[in-house]
Amino acid sequence: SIRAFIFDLDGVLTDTAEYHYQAWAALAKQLGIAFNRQDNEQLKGVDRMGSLQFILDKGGLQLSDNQKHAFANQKNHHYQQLIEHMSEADLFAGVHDLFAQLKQADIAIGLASASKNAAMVINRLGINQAFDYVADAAKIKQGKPHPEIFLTVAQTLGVKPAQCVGVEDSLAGLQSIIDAGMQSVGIGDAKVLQQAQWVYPHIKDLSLPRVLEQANK
Ligand code: B16
Ligand code: MG
Repeated sequence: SIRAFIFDLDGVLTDTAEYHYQAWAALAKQLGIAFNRQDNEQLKGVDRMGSLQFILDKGGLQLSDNQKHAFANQKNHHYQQLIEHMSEADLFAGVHDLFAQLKQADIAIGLASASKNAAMVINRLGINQAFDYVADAAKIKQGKPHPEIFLTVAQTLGVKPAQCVGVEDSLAGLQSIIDAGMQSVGIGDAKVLQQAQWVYPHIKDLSLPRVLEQANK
């Protein structure tokens, strides 16, 4: 039976993607590289240095490691200024209710966010106490689509991957869940997230009874 639900943060529980976009767009402009919302879609679930590399490649710009770290830091400071204004109002509808149902069913709740700012974001959203374990993105060696982050959360919770449901909005993240050997819920467009066992347009549409009923035993 299912013993844990492991959630992605950005795009699943809240919309920080817009703030990541604004901060990356400002940097791209400074570097003279064209970067729009469509480009930003490809950065979902991708870690900070990977995202910067995507933008540099797009502009055909080659920088030293020192320069890359300086620009990544600059983007991060800008991003942190933007998320400072987040509050409980930014939590997606349906999350409190879903967490309450999971607790009622004695199912553990984990967080597998690639963001090094995840602790600050869940604090702002007022849900930091809801998690049984929150992955530390700084300690994860291989980012999504590698399964390391989801496997680390399951292991820390003491639950086998097959007894976990992973919830993701990004393709990279969905791949990590599948390669971790977990059951998968996609949040977003069913045409894009075809590989997920269940897809819901929004977290508030997720039916826990249905997932638990249909999960592979
Ligand atoms: P940071 P998630 C990811 O969060 C974002 O989707 C991605 O756009 C971002 O680049 C990444 O975190 C790293 O974030 O720069 O704050 O460490 O979707 O895995 O919750
Ligand atoms: Mg995400």
